[in-house]
Amino acid sequence: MFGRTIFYTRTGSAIRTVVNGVMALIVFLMAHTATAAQNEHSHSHSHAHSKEHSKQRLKQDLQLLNATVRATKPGMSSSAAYMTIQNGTDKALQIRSLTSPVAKKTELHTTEMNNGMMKMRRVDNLTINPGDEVELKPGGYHVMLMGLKKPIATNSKVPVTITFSNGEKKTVVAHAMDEIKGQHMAH
Ligand SMILES: [Cu+2]
Repeated sequence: MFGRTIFYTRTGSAIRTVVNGVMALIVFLMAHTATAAQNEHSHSHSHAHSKEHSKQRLKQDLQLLNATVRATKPGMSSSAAYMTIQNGTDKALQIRSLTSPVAKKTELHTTEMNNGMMKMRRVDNLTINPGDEVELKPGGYHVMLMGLKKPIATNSKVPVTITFSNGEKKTVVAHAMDEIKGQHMAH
């Protein structure tokens, strides 16, 4: 469809149209790559849409990204997982509940300074507005894995499932690491 726009233009605005066409093609390719990876059915749709629509298609999704979990050391009965939660839908979503097969209990926590002490607190129904993302990271929000059924070995994979207020359940596989970026903040 972009090629056709260029061929029809024989006026002084031809160059601009070509530039627009190239931009549209880049946006299209980005949208195409991103959506093809997660959403098979959007593949065919993106061909028919304008560049504005392609941009929107990129965001029409709820995604759990870049998940990591702290590998345990002997004697640790709990651990924390981190990730980015992107609400690409057009509705505000709340985190309702969390589960992981490695833990007896899984909760969303936040870390707060309280009288000079770092304290963790359970958070229920955290809201993520449409188009927003929440970063779970050391020193802030995290997935608390309590009552671990076995140690979490370095480089192992730990699934975490989050249920959202729209009923959607998303599972991400967190990569177990000894050191997590920003980890010093939690100490
Ligand atoms: Cu915690």
